[in-house]
Amino acid sequence: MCTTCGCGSDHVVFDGTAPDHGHHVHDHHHGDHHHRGHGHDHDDHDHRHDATRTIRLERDILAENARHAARNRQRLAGAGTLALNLVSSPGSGKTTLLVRTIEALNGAVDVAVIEGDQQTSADADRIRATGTPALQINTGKGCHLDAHMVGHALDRLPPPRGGVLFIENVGNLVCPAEFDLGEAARVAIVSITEGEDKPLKYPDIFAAARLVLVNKIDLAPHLDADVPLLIANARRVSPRAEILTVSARTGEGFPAWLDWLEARRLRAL
Ligand SMILES: Nc1nc2c(ncn2[C@@H]2O[C@H](COP(=O)(O)OP(=O)(O)O)[C@@H](O)[C@H]2O)c(=O)[nH]1
Ligand SMILES: [Mg+2]
Repeated sequence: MCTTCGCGSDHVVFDGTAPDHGHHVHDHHHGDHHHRGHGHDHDDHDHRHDATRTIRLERDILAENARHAARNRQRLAGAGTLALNLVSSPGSGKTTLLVRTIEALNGAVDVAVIEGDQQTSADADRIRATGTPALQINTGKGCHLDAHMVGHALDRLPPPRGGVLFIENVGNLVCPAEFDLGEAARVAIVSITEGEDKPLKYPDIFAAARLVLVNKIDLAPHLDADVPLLIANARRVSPRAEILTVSARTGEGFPAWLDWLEARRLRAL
């Protein structure tokens, strides 16, 4: 269960196209067989009891996630792999950015990709079309990846030694904010078509980001988007993050993004 929205990410499916695994694998997600109280026929005491139980359950879920995240982080550090957790709303351009980044790296760095979506293997297929290993996690009703799912994915898709593991989270500006996956850094992507106010409305997802990529900058001449205001709003909620403008369509701004990536990769060795 997601502690943010209470959704049931209770049935996770890996697409089974990673090396050595030819079949769909069903994995029963831990700790998800609880449900929030429905609130009917309850007096105040019952409500208080439910609230206490919900808070305890959320704490337990996050504590268990933190344990899995620590294990992932140790494993990734052992391989000298830079792992990045890419978060954004649906359609901001995460997969397009990854495909272009992989093409720009042109084999100079080993890359693997874990893709998170509720359904379909479309994004992993787009990554694999570049010749890069990718594993799709389908979260079903779940609205975010968690560290337990990523741990299982790492069993099937070994982290590239000295390379970069991109984890494309489920498109959602709320729920992924709470779940550490064991990554070295979170990268938040926001495109200029989404409205300048989004960092202010969804501050948590931006606050923990080390890098904010403002994407679709190529569309600026065609929109009345106020890009400096979008950047200022991102800066307000995430004062320590680097903020770069890019276009995953044209490659504008990519040299600075690739420099950031290389500096982080070297730090992870
Ligand atoms: N014009 C423009 N379109 C983009 C850019 N990045 C992504 N798109 C388009 O935005 C849509 C969603 O992109 P996608 O990569 O699937 O987003 P995701 O859901 O975050 O993975 C697609 O139609 C992309 O072609 C960009 O920089 N500029
Ligand atoms: Mg995508």
